[in-house]
Amino acid sequence: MPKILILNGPNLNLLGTREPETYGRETLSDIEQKCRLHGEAIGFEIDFRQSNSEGKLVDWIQLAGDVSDGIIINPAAYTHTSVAIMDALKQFKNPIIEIHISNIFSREPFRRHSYISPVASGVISGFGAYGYSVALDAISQLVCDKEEN
Ligand code: CA2
Repeated sequence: MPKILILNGPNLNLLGTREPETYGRETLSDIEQKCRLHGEAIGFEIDFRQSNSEGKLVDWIQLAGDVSDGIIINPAAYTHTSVAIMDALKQFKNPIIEIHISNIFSREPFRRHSYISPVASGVISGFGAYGYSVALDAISQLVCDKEEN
């Protein structure tokens, strides 16, 4: 069964507890459960992780090189700052989807720039927690296309 690594960056462990007008009311654990169910339905094994540490996210991306068929990443604030995460993702040879719960293009100007988008296959932003299911559907297409070619 193909394996998808879903990575979540800093402060996303607080989802559902603050700023519901921006990030909704679902917790990260609600999202994880939905991803597992959706992954099962479309035949993908899900490895779902969160860290507040940039280095840990880089380590996980490096390790995914050998075992994961795709990465879905919400880099959170590191989206706008992290050359280290961009460089690590650049080495990953399978599909990458960048996801944001909020629409980063309708918020403060500094959120409009992403270090991650240039190395991602695609970006999903502004669909709330539902975006994770959209990202899973999208990456399953990309992984299947890659297997066929
Ligand atoms: O919209 C997204 O998913 C973001 O990646 C979330 C990041 C933000 O820095 C990006 O610009 C867009 C922030 C995650 C912080 O999450 C919180 C959740 C609840 C309460 C406070 C922060």
